[in-house]
Amino acid sequence: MTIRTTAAELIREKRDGATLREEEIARLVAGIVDGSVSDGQVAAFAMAVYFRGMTREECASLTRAMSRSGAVLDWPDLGGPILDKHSTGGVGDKVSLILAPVVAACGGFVPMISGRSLGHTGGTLDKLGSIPGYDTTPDVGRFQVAVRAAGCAIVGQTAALVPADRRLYAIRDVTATVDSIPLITASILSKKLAAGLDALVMDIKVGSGAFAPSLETATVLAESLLAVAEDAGLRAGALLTDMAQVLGHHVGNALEVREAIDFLTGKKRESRLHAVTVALASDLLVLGGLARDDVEGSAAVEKALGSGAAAERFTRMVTALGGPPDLVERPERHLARAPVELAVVPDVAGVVTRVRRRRSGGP
Ligand code: IUR
Repeated sequence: MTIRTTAAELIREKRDGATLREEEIARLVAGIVDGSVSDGQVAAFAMAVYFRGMTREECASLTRAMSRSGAVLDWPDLGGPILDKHSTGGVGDKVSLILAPVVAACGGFVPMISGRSLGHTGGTLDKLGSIPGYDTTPDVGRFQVAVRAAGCAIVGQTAALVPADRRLYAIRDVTATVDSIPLITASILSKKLAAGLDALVMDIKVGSGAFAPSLETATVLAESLLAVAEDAGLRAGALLTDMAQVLGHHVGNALEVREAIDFLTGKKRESRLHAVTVALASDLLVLGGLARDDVEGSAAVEKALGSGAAAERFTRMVTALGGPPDLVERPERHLARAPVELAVVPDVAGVVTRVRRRRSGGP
């Protein structure tokens, strides 16, 4: 068996439809990180994958190699499972701000590494940036202290984690190769593996406000993510949720933080936002071994919300990362107000569909 060695050879093989082996993909990823593979070669590789696709094994190899390309976090002696949620992005999606403290209140630990807005969709990090003093880019030490103290911390990508994805993503962004299912799969899952998770639930948005407008595309992406997560040894689940309309009542960074606080304190809970949050949090509790089934998971989530325990975890998280300790009691004192606000009246039907893993097929 010959091992193809140079980047040019590997790109040619992929271009011509061959399947790359684990060690070949690992070598390419090492070259992406140390700079020995040029921008032009990374772009050509991404385009070859865009047109040729990857087998499930190739995608799992790429995911593993990328996840080990920088620091890999570990969480010794926390006393609970390390859990996270990923969303493919939507409009008005403030689920992370609610779900992380809910799961923390239920005994999980949530080191959530979030992104900035992508295209027309909002980013959790931009929302948190509206909280005065909140450190969205702490070093790994402060991040770990916050997770220990609050049970959850939502922060931005650090320079130390998954440098291969940072370079590959930047090149995909300018070479029309973002929307490749295996590249999206490896990009998302490599970052989750590097965060040292025990289990992950994914919210795959479907509809006119999502990157996957059709049910078919969203299902293919969900199945790819679940298959490769399984191969990479990460327990994972996926829900398809409606993004044909705004989630909740508000869109806009400070307004969404305000809505998340009102939700946590019970002041106002829009029913679609409630349905999506409870379904994702409950699935995550089951995946993490903190609930036996969906009934027990949903009950634990409702209890964390109703008792104020989730709101208290949110306060601990904000405080641990430098935000105001009285944000939940007095949000109007700290959050900017939009000069113009428009009411959104969502339709409440059919918001969540569970994805069942099929056993066969590539990513
Ligand atoms: N989010 C990621 O982390 N990676 C991707 O490729 C996309 C969204 I698209």
